[in-house]
Amino acid sequence: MTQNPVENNVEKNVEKNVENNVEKNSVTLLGLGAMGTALARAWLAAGHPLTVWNRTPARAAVLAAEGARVAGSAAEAVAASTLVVVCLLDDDSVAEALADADLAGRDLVNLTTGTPAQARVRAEWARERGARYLDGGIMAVPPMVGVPEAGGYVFYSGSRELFARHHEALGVPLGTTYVGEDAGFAALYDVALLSAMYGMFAGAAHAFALIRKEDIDPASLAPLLADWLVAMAPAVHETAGRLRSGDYTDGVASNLAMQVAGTPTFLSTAEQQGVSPELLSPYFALMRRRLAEGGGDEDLTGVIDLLTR
Ligand code: FVH
Repeated sequence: MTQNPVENNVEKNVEKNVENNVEKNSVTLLGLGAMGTALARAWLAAGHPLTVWNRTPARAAVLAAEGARVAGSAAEAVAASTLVVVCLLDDDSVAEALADADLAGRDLVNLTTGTPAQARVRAEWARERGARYLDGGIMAVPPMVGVPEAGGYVFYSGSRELFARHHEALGVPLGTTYVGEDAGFAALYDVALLSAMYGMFAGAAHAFALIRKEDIDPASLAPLLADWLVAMAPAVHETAGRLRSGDYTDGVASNLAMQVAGTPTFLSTAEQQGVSPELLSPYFALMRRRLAEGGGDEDLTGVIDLLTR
């Protein structure tokens, strides 16, 4: 394995790579899992001097061959650049990896998935150690990194100044969307979008289960399903409008009373096809509750009120 430990030298922090007369700031990256490795390759490809560290050193070897400097410890890596990006498994691994690092004067960008509360605590933890802090929620999978047309991006929240200062470097691997000074907001937006994604996957799982026993090729259902989900997706804008106005009946095309009346058809079809209703039933139960409370003229927005009580 090629190792190139960096010196604990402040001079290194301002090292820049001059390529096509454009100076590129150096970046330190802790964590070379699937996502970290993809991020590293994007920065290297863009000409950013990159120092990497990974708990298991073998994972860094291939990046050393591609031009990254490999630090012998997390503390050494942190000392190498002002911009320190962390992409580890979870919040505990961030605490463990950075335990012995001197964060004073560092701009810490944490792309590790966590809860809003963890992000807020981590921001305060960084501040107490003299670092500025930006939290990130990655809306992409590794193959989307460094591929702008794939549409991947990162939610950022926390220090606006840090975000502005490093906007160029942060925008190299994925798009950037800043969502506010509250360090917890990036995680909140991240988890909100991913939660909706799981709801979509749950619906798709039920749909595939319904056709499973029939002579229907799942590949023939897939494009119909994808098109239908895309056609329905803009309904979230109507939901947002109704939440803002507080009027859940305004412009409703398919009211709750009609939709609840249709639920036995879905449940009977599931039974006839030998499919468990366990993914659909909780949502139908909420719809019935809202109807019982007098929401028959609304759309489905009232379900949100039931969830947030
Ligand atoms: N991969 C994905 O599809 C998703 C996309 C959305 C964002 N997530 C989050 O990104 C974080 C990193 O994910 P990853 O895909 O890189 O994860 P792994 O490949 O499992 O790599 C994990 C790295 O974390 C290191 N690590 C784990 N525990 C510790 C520890 N206690 N101290 C120091 N480092 C630790 C691990 O090191 P090693 O096992 O190689 O020694 C890897 O570098 C994550 O939050 C996702 O939720 C990815």
